[in-house]
Amino acid sequence: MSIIKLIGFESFEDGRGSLVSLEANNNIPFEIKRVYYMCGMETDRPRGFHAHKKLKQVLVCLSGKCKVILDNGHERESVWLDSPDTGLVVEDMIWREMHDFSENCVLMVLADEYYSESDYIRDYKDFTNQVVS
Ligand code: T46
Repeated sequence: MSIIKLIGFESFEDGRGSLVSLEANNNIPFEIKRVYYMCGMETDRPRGFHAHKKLKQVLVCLSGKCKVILDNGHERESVWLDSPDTGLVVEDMIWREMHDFSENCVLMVLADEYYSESDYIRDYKDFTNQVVS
């Protein structure tokens, strides 16, 4: 089974532009407790490089594009996020890296928990040691 799980969002398009609605426990598969977004990234300065012990997230690239690498400790896969109509589900205990940001990239993240630094695993070796084989 692929590590990359994408959700296609319905986009309501008319002459005025497009509108996408995100709803907890509907097209977002959890209760949303936190939303954050990042912008102003530089192409050659990747972000992420950590896993979460217990955190589910959906990443949506609202503008521009970036490449996301997901790693479950056994396999590594990558996907380009380049559409506000697509969400990438990132489950617990998945190492993530975001690379190759376009100049105008705005990456929004919906999360099922509040921010907690103690939930982060920032060392790849620690991560692979903690992965249940
Ligand atoms: C993730 C990927 C996709 C907060 O104070 N509150 C928050 O909710 C978050 C997410 C971060 N911060 C602070 C902590 C750091 O001082 O913002 C700073 C940058 O965070 P970080 O270096 O962890 O950012 P990324 O882009 O490497 O990772 C982020 C999320 O932290 C992470 O959970 O899955 O985006």
